[in-house]
Amino acid sequence: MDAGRKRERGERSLLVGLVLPQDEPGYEKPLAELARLAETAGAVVVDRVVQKRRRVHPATFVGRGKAREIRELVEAFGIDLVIFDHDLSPAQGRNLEKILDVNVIDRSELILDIFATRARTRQARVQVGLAQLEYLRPRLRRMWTHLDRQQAAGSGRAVGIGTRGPGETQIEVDRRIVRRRIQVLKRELEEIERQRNTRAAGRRGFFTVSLVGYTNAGKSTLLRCLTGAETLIEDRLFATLDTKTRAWNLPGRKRVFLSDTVGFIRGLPHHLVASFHATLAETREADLLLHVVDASNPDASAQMATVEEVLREVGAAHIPRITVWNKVDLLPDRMALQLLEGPHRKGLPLSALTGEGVPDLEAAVLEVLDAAQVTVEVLAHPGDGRLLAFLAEKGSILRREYRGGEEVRIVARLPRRYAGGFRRLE
Ligand SMILES: Nc1nc2c(ncn2[C@@H]2O[C@H](COP(=O)(O)OP(=O)(O)OP(=O)(O)O)[C@@H](O)[C@H]2O)c(=O)[nH]1
Ligand SMILES: [Mg+2]
Repeated sequence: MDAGRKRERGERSLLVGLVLPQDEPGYEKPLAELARLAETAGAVVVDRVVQKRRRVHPATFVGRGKAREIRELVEAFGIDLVIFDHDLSPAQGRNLEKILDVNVIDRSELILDIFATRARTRQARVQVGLAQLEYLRPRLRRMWTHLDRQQAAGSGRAVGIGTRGPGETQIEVDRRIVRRRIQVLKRELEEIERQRNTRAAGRRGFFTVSLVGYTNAGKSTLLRCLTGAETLIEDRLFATLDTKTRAWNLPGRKRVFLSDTVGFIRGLPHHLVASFHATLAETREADLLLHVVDASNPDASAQMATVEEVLREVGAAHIPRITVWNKVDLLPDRMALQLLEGPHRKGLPLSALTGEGVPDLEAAVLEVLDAAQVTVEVLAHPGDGRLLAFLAEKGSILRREYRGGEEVRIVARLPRRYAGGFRRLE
């Protein structure tokens, strides 16, 4: 079957892209990213085809003539898999498989495949599994025509996912199985979110910062650089699929929490964004986002626009944000940064690899942290250990004045949300 099947390693693939009028300016190197995705999934890219069209062909996505041309390439080069850079409707996928007579997948399915192969934790697996089934649901018929053909060809690779009951067609059985499986996974995700909420409750009241950015921008490297966390760093797409949170000690003994999470990409499947709700919770609930940009990437500008779009989609667009121009060690000079910066977009040059720029980032975060806190005056009994501990833990104590044996006057900075019961000094 198509969705949900791990790609076999070394599949000989042909990439197909369509350049539509609205894509042209930003589409300098068509298919470069798709090739990287295909290689991440273990496929071998044999050839690429790009067609310029005014609009998508409703039945075959590319024009019919182009489809025939692709078929010739498939035969000539012994292609196993044709990958389209855009999303195909279920009908387009079906029609193309009929014409090309090999596996056809689209960008969403390729990304889902990569996530499925790389998911390590239970949470990531459940989330990817759910997204795959949602993707598969409207395509069940295509999957079966595909299996029928495989069986007819005697490949013996086909594996049915259900047994047919009396009076039921296979497609009805499949729909029922998929529906039930989706329910089971959704229930499991609810349980996972409950557990996460319990863990997150322990951090409530602390200032939390979340790293966001395009995949491979250097988020995990920055987490390691700032907190010393041991974490997976790789020069490949989607190295990180989970959220990791670590304490980050800022100068002046200020402690915040820093989270690293899954990276974004153009055309991230909507099902995937929806089912990664639990993984993206830290991002949604953060007090501050650090948008990590790979400033050395020629597509940095388009990548930033994608990240901003995904942030809107996951409901994190309103959170204050600091842009980090990462990988400046790779830039011959800082001129390139001027092109990335705009009137509403200032960024901090940084290298997560060399540590250059980290003090400026710390200062910028401290400034936001400070603005999110208020100064309060507290009159307490010197023996009230719980109150003193609360103030020290949630904020920072600036001054203590002992006024005779029975009273101590404390001036402290506290997050706004805890300051309600105390007298404000500003
Ligand atoms: N030269 C240079 N390379 C960097 C820098 N930061 C990260 N890298 C490299 O960029 C690649 C990706 O880094 P990661 O930290 O895994 O990127 P990520 O944003 O976490 O990527 P995903 O988890 O895949 O979304 C690795 O090869 C890093 O060594 C930097 O400041 N300079
Ligand atoms: Mg990472």
